[in-house]
Amino acid sequence: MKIALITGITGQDGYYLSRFLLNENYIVHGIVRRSSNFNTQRIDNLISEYGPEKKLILHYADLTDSSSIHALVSKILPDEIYNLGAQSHVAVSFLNPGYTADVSISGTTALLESIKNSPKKIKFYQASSSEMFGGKENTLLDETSLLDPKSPYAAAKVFSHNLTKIYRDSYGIFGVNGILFNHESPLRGETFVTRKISRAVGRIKNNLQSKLTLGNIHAFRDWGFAGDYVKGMYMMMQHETPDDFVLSTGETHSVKEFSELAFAHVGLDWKEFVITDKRYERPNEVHHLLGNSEKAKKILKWEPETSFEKLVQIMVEADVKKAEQEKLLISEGLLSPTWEHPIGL
Ligand code: NAP
Ligand code: G4F
Repeated sequence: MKIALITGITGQDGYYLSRFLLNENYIVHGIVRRSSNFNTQRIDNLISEYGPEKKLILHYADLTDSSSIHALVSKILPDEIYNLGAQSHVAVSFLNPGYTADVSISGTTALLESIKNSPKKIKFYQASSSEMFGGKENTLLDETSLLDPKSPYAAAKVFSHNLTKIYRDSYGIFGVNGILFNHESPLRGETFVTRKISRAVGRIKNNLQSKLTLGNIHAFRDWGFAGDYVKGMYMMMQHETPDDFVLSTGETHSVKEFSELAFAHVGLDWKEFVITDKRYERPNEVHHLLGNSEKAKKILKWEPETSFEKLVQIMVEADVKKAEQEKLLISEGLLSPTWEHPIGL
């Protein structure tokens, strides 16, 4: 059985990737950072199913603490490491630039150093991002496009991306960069725009919220489904040579279009509910992202399987169900009503 170590296992992609690898008969180890509340909600169902057989094993560690990373890698000696851990919110990275950089930069460095010093040949996946391109209108971005980061988050990702290449070229480490365009799901964090919209649609439909406040609704993103993208991560790691690959859908849509479609799915007109406020705008915006994943299609035979319309439908339907449950709990006095997130984003 192959052994994988996943950083960021408690995040959106962490769930989908763990589920995929466990289905492929891997033993999956995951890093969980200490939090004052339980932070494993996304993977709790996997823990119940695979935990007792020791196929899914969790460890406390933190990407900002290199000693914890070195100790874990040398103890587990995995075949593959997937580095998904990050402070992954672009707007937050302008508010917490030092921490954002620390998680990405120290974390990737500690992992690559552990691999370099390990007696075992360990493959490494780095979660690179389309944010690194900075965005360009009417341009299909691929592995050869210029990196022009526009946020502390993207700058930190560029460092990790380059370091992965440097360790590959200098030490012959099997290190791959997956340059992934935005990918979403019902498990997306609630402060990313797609989930903020689908959640609001569910809550507005259930009279738990009256308005949705957004920032720049004219931004365009190449949005795919997270479940499709983790398969691409795995395929990159199974390819005979390490390389960098873009994963994207090749379609771009605006935040406004996403909102229109999401509200229409439950028979509502988005214009009656969406308002905009400058407080949700960023000091520097990536206006337009559109990817070209021909290389992944040709070499890995990877292609996205979920359309934009289907993605919106999956997310809205999941959040309508969630809001119905929330409403029930509120009516029974078991949950306090909340409106939009108190600190926004
Ligand atoms: P996510 O849901 O925000 O998950 C991030 C994960 O990193 C969480 O498990 C989080 O733990 C963990 N983490 C944060 N700080 C940490 C620290 N100091 N030490 C250890 N773990 C830490 O992100 P995602 O959407 O799954 O994305 C996965 C990766 O792909 C990220 O690196 C992201 O930057 C990158 N990426 C994402 C997209 C996308 O569209 N989703 C596109 C391109 C690249 P908690 O659960 O405790 O917060
Ligand atoms: O959903 P977002 O916050 O995602 P963003 O900034 O594109 O970053 C995500 O994708 C990257 C890949 O390209 C990842 F690397 C990164 O980790 C993350 O997963 O914002 C999308 C767009 C932006 O242009 C933003 O300005 O939506 C716009 N937007 C408009 N109103 C909003 C809002 N974004 C958020 N979060 N909240 C709003 O109210």
